[in-house]
Amino acid sequence: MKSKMKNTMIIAIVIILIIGFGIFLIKDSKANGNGLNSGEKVQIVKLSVENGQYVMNPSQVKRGIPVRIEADVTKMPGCSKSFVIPSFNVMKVFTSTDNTVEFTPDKAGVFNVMCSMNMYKGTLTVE
Ligand SMILES: [Cu+2]
Repeated sequence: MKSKMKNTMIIAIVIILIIGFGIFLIKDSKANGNGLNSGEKVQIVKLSVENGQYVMNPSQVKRGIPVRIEADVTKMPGCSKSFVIPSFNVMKVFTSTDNTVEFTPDKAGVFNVMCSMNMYKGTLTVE
């Protein structure tokens, strides 16, 4: 009889843990959402090309906060629309109807950005 009570208690504790973990996961998935509804901060960086180089405005962002790159494809000739940030696994071909890409920089430093053929270049600083 005693062991039955013990089992019941263990099951109760496991259920509480599962519920607690579930709430944690729900919270976490909201935190990782696109932030459009939650009012979470997103750093917007305008991207264009000038004199054959990528221009990021601003060219410096904060670590750990999502970045949304908004490309002005009217100022991006040819293959410069094929945009890569190797350090953050960003690869995106911008079009006039799909001109944004989001990522969260998880390390600080000065990072190269380039087109997929490494012709157009630029840098993004993460502080
Ligand atoms: Cu290129």
